[in-house]
Amino acid sequence: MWFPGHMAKGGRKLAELSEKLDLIVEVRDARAPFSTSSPLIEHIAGVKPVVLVLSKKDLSDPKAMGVWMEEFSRRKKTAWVFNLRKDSLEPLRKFLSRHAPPYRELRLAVVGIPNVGKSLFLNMLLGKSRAKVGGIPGVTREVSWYRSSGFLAVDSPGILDPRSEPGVHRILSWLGCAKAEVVGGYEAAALELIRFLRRRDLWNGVKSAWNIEEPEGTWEERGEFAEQTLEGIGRRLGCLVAGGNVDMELAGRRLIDSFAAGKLGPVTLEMPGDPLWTPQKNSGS
Ligand SMILES: Nc1nc2c(ncn2[C@@H]2O[C@H](COP(=O)(O)OP(=O)(O)O)[C@@H](O)[C@H]2O)c(=O)[nH]1
Ligand SMILES: [Mg+2]
Repeated sequence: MWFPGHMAKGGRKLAELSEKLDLIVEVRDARAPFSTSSPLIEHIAGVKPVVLVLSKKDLSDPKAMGVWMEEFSRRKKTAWVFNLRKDSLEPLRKFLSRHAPPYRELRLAVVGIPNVGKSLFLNMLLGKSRAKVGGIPGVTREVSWYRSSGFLAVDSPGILDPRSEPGVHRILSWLGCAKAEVVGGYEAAALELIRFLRRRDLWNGVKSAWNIEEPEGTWEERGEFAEQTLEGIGRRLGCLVAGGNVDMELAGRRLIDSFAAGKLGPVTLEMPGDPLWTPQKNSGS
């Protein structure tokens, strides 16, 4: 099969492997279905059917999810919203099994960028009866295959690189899909998250979920709003250094970790057609 020379190792591995597969399942985080996509999938999509699975539905805004599903249907993209309920599994298995040839089980690979929920999805799809198996003839790559009734599946053969658009890595750091170091550390990531949420009118939900105290004054008056807010969070959580000052890096880490795990309430960070967010100098904007 043809694949472009610039394709990263993970993508090449998937391209080679895809010849043996019936179906590719690409998992993306429902909170940012654009930013958590991998551009490498586009190279595969013409060759094998790709089913898009949106994970972390419970952490995303239900209305926004509806808009995204309409958008995927408009683009004729096969998309499925995955939730953690056991009774949702049978319809999903039936839906995927339609891609199996009549003479054998369905062979599929679950792919996506780190931490979107690939392994959890695969474990739930295959259920408790899954067993690790050696592989299939002609595939010598060291990937782990799992079998359960009707499915032979491989969990992320190779790491898929995320998109390179500006703004994407910031969103990925907030969702726990990229290390905060790539955007300048946890303090920087957390400050930008606070500003972003405020600008998008998503702040009030997060604020009340965590009982966050805001500094006095109107938004426009608060030049250092994000800094003061994070400092307040750090103080409350006891993220202190010698002398009683707030350890802003630690406070940032606690905010980001909680946000990524959905502990600050359901939030969707991007909508179809959004111009990707670009950082602004003025924190009060
Ligand atoms: N709340 C919630 N958490 C999820 C969901 N899917 C995955 N996770 C969590 O997200 C983290 C990463 O999931 P994992 O399957 O290991 O991601 P992978 O790196 O893509 O294989 C884990 O802590 C999972 O428990 C979901 O639908 N809802
Ligand atoms: Mg995994």
